[in-house]
Amino acid sequence: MKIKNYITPLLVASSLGLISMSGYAAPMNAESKSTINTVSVNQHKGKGKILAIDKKAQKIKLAHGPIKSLNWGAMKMFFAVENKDLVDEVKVGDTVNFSFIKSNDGRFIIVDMN
Ligand SMILES: [Cu+2]
Repeated sequence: MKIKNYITPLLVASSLGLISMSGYAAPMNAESKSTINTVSVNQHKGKGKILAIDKKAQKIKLAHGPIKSLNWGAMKMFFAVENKDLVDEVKVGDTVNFSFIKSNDGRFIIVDMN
């Protein structure tokens, strides 16, 4: 089985050659690679009225309308707020449009609000 030792390095060398050749031949590769690497986070949008603000915990309670992207009806619930400044910009009774994400550990976090 000594022949195998010669074949393997040859295959590796030729496949490496193929990879670098296709890299040069297709300049658009860089573009498609960056598309693949882009991390897409699902952002949801809603509208709601602020019922309570917990500045310390950086949370707000909203009475929000239906959120289609999550199949949610209207409800009252707490959201975490990503940025402390966002919490400071609102007060109880305000009606806000907000964008939020679902974190990996299942929390709903507002990333934008106005
Ligand atoms: Cu809800």
